[in-house]
Amino acid sequence: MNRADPSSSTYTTFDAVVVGAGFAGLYMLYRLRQLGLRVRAYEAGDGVGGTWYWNRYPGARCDVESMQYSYSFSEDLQREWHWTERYPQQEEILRYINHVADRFDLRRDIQLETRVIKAVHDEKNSQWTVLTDRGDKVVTRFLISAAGCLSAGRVPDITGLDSFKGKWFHTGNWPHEKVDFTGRRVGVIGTGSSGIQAIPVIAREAAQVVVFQRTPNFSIPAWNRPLTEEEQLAWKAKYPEHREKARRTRSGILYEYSQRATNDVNEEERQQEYERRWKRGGANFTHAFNDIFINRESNDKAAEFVRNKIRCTVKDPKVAELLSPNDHAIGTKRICVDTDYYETFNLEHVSLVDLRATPIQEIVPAGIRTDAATYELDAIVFATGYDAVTGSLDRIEIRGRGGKALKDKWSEGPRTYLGLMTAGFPNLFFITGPGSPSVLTNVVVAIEQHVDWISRCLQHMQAEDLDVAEPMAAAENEWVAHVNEVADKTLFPSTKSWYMGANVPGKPRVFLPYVGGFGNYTSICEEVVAEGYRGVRFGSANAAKDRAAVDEAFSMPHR
Ligand code: NA7
Repeated sequence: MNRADPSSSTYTTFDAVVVGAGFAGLYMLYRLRQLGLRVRAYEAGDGVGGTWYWNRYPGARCDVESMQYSYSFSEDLQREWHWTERYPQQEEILRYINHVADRFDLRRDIQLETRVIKAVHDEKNSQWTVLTDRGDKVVTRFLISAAGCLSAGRVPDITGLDSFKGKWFHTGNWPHEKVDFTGRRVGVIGTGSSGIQAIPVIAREAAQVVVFQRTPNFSIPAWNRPLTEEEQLAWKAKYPEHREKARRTRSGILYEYSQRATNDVNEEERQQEYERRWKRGGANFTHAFNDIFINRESNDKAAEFVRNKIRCTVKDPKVAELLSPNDHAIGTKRICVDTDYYETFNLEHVSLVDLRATPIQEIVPAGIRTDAATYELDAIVFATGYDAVTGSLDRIEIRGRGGKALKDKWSEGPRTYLGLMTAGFPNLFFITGPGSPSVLTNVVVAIEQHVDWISRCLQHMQAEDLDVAEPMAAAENEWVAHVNEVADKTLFPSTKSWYMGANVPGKPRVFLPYVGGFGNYTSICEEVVAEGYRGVRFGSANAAKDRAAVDEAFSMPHR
């Protein structure tokens, strides 16, 4: 890959720049090439894979089943790839992504170890000027963010971390070489999906594990196991049908979505249904009844079933109580899917510290000091999550019309049209952006739908000889109102979660994804296209130039 020459005063020109080379960036690249565009993707890692490149922590695994957590755009690809387990391990997903990059010859347009740091819209020429941390200066007509929803990791600001004599890690930026915890005393801060997956695996090696928990989470067993040849063949035989069905569901995943409400059945039947789903494993549990996400009492019944399971599993009743969530509705924080999480707390060398009762005061050279004690540790694992959905965009200085920063426009929460575009930033597209189903779905399905929509939009522009696309402010306002209205009908906003931006100090409390259902969302996107891209204003670069010239002549600021 030839890099642009940083010392050159001339800028390399592309038709499209893609930020990121994970699932989203790779498929976007593939589609843009089909349109005959000159494309460059920039990727911060020294390999492709995005989230799955960085998240190498012990036990890292997807909580969507293998046969579904994969691309559907190539029938040959989905038939030829062989998954080994019900839920795929990080290493296997990364191998798959690398296979895709090779199979479709995508690497030649990807520049690795390069982070986009700035992108400024030039209204006069209707193009974006993009700068990277490697000194590349490029201009491009289209700028497409495939930067990911869970890629900006957060290490909390705890006094004294610099003084710690041991090693510390963040689950989302794990070293590439194996970290050996054998015989070590390990502290894990955080009990979200990452912590819950990592803790049992770390406990297999470590001499001592201290789990620092602020909020307990609900977790459902994965019952992970090898996939049999017959299962795979049966699934593959019906792949197109399965995919089509999944795309019409609420989360882009083939779960058993119940049509019954919690009180449609008696207590005995209800418990049987919870039990049946518990035994099947995974997030399918939260769809046991159709009112779990909207009715607090119904939610409580499902939550109590899980709390009872925790009480039955964890031998020490005090520990069981601490591990039992009672401050939020089940499912309103991302439901966790685990292997032996609760069982791990029965091990002699694993202990739980309740940070609500005894908060962390500081990190000291020897370990972690809470209100109650100092825990001596050789390593600290931060499983403390991400600045989700908007964090990866915030890290880039993006300036649209009139030099306005995206960060400023979104200072009170992100505003988008369909989660795909934002007014004032022409030709900027987001894949799984805020205001789209994104993190509430099988994200690969959501990515494919967004990439296809963007590609179709660009194809339309090619056909009509248009080169500027920007959503209308009124359409954006309407979409933002709709996203909020739909969220307010559910229990989600009642919970302080990363869906709400509540895990990042100072981040506006806004429900970030679109909770109206993936199937419904896709229909809305299709309607928009059918109505000639309702809500999107198209133009030509020449018209933009003329407008800029007129503005300049009359010294008018660009709006
Ligand atoms: P999450 O789900 O955001 O979990 C982070 C955990 O870290 C959670 O238990 C937090 O407790 C805890 N946390 C965060 N900051 C602190 C501080 N300062 N002190 C103590 N504890 C803290 O991130 P994950 O990486 O587990 O999962 C992210 C997504 O990746 C997941 O949903 C899947 O989609 C994959 P809190 O709840 O804030 O009290």
